[in-house]
Amino acid sequence: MGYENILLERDEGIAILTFNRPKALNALNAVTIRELDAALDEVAADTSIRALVLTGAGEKAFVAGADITEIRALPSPLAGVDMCRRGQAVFFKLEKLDKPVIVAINGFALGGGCELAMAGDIRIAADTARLGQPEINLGILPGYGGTQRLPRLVGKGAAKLLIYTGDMVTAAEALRIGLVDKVVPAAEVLEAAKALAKQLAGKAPLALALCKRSIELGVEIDLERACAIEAENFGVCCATEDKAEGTAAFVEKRKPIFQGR
Ligand code: CO8
Repeated sequence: MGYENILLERDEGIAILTFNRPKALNALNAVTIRELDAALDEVAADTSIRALVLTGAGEKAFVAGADITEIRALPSPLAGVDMCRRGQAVFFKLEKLDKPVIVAINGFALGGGCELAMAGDIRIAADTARLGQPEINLGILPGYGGTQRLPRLVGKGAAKLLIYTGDMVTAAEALRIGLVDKVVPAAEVLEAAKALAKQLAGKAPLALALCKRSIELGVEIDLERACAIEAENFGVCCATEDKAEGTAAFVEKRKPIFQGR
């Protein structure tokens, strides 16, 4: 299907979703949020897509936040709540996608853009990227999960420093605090994300989905129940053809070919 503010391309078992509104530094307006929602359904339903890359159009920004003109025009507090909820629901859909999501942070990842990146699985940043939660400077707070995902990712102190000051950090500092997982030269960021996505596309898709579910569910609950979930998911894997293929390939000293069954 065609979109106005995003591009969705397929390439050798992976999909690349580009936020494409460069005149507003790819800021997330209502249309973009709706299109992201639809694109995630498209990616989820397409079994030929085994990993997803997110990136931003142009060299300047990944996503510079929610669209401030829309926030400015909010008519009431409840409309603000609704706007948050709509975005949060889509970000949960992204976080729960049963396929790995690699975020290529090619420039500014601010506010809703940083929150979007945090809902992905692995973040690779250009060395020129700048990240932050500048909402405080607009008299608001992060509303797309930032007050929750950021402290879970980097710890309370580092999260409070970013959220209270609204200051941006460099890619190197983001790596140091654990906000991103890798930093590469700007010219290589998309290729690095695609290469990782293609590597993951060759893994057993059901096992990968169950790794993701185990981690996402498990980190929110106590260790014993979390390990019980891990054991159940391990059992599910034992019923797959991919498990038979992976273990057989090891014994036969050949490369496994996983079918996602
Ligand atoms: N929304 C709308 N337009 C934007 C945004 C944005 N977030 N960011 C940039 N733009 C527009 C600018 O207005 C400008 O448009 P125009 O050319 O028509 O004037 C164009 O993009 C280029 O931007 P600049 O000229 O400002 O470029 P600079 O290189 O001078 O600065 C910055 C780049 C530093 C990134 C600057 O654009 C900036 O500070 N942007 C805003 C960053 C920000 O505050 N982001 C947080 C937004 S709030 C948010 O994300 C809340 C999330 C939760 C929402 C919950 C629902 C209510």
